[in-house]
Amino acid sequence: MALFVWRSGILAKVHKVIFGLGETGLSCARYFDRVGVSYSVVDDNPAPPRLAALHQINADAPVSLVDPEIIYGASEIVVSPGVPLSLPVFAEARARGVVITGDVEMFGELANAPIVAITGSNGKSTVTALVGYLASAQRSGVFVGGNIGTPCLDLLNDEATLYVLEVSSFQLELATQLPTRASVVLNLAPDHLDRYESLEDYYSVKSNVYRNCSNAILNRGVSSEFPIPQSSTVRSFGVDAPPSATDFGIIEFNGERYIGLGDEKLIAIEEIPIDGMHNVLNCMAALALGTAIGLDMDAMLRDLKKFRGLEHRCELVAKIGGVAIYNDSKATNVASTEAAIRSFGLEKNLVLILGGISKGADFSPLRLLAKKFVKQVLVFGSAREEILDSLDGVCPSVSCDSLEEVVAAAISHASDRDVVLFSPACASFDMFDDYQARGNEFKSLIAGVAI
Ligand code: UMA
Ligand code: ADP
Repeated sequence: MALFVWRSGILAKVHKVIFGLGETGLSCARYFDRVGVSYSVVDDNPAPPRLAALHQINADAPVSLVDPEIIYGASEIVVSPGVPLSLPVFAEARARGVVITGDVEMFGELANAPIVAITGSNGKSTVTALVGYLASAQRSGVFVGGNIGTPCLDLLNDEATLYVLEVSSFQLELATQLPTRASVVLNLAPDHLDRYESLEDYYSVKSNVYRNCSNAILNRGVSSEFPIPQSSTVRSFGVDAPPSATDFGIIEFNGERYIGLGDEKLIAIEEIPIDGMHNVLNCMAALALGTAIGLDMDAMLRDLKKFRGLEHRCELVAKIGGVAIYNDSKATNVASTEAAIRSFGLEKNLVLILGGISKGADFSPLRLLAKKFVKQVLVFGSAREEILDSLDGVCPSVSCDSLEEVVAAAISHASDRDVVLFSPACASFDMFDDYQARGNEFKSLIAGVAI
């Protein structure tokens, strides 16, 4: 049965165009197939890697290169997050009355259970996984996905009681009305400057996560103004003392530091199983989100102690002699590497590995930290000269042609009680499919040395 919509005063057939045949595009195809909506797929790549997977869902699904005829003939285009909305074809399509949307906005209209949405420049996946972990221990029907991996349309389930979504700025460009039970912008730091005209543009897109929320969780260290609905409650978290009974922060008592809620000591920082002050903030954000959705605090604190963190995020890979080796391949921007250096740096004990594609980043914030904590820096990948220029010789450096060379050099420069930190501050796409492939390669090279 064909469906129809009014378009420019004319009754037109509903026909969706899926723009981008990656994981998101596939999830859209699965959804449209399930509900019986006609669609075609366009992709700039003449042989998109997910083509075979699409044809398993629907052998007759039309797939083509991006063709304006197809785009302008659609009733709606669902744009994958990696596709920049600045492409002229979208402005023209809008002018012709074609609706442009994304999978997260669609999900917001379809979801049958409360949504928790987590964004920020860093810590999204950690907090998403942690909230999922804490909630799943107390409830059944908790579904976790979004930018962290499973596209959100694939999560839709009649048994759901809660959806925990990681949302990226790319997704939030089109998800401006996502109805959430609780939302957080964990932090804001420069990233994706190859996609946005300015930092302000990037930060303002992130703030969309609050537009339609019932409970806003705010980081007191972030100074931006956010569009929080008047009806929403607000709870904050930060590294200072909690300013009120509903805020989270750090409390000192008898020389020990705790995460506190108001005056109440919740958990000693020493008991938190994931390292670094950035992870203390991540835990506070997760506890604040959990509180906002009615999770039991004692149970959350009990379970938090068991959370092991995610692969490729400040992950201890090996101890070789007295040298600890960490894989932080997910550090794809400068701020995430700064957080990792602060977590592991004592004095000049870091052998730091940086490199990859810069995404238009400014590496100079690393200079002071490198001066203080880094014994030896090793650079690789397309941004290596840029990084060395920014560090301006504050610590000894070696430029390497391959990750293999990097690992050999790292091992030879590290001595007892040093830390080898693979925290690249760059995206991986110059040499790897993604940060996982990069982290796995690093780990297997380390395993080779450790034998
Ligand atoms: N494509 C075009 N034209 C373009 C750009 C892409 O046709 O201009 C096509 C590509 O040829 C490819 C397809 O689009 O066939 C890929 O679409 P996509 O880049 O949107 O990737 P997906 O596979 O759909 O994955 C996306 C997210 N990717 C991006 O935002 C770049 C995944 O986040 C996310 O896990 C997935 O949806 C499920 O929600 C990845 C990511 O790197 C991990 N995110 C960025 C980050 O975390 O920093 C935002
Ligand atoms: P995202 O999903 O936002 O990329 P992840 O949880 O995957 O965040 O962590 C990516 C990297 O960012 C980690 O390896 C760590 O170096 C750093 N990081 C994690 N949480 C924070 C935080 N709250 N502030 C700054 N850096 C962080």
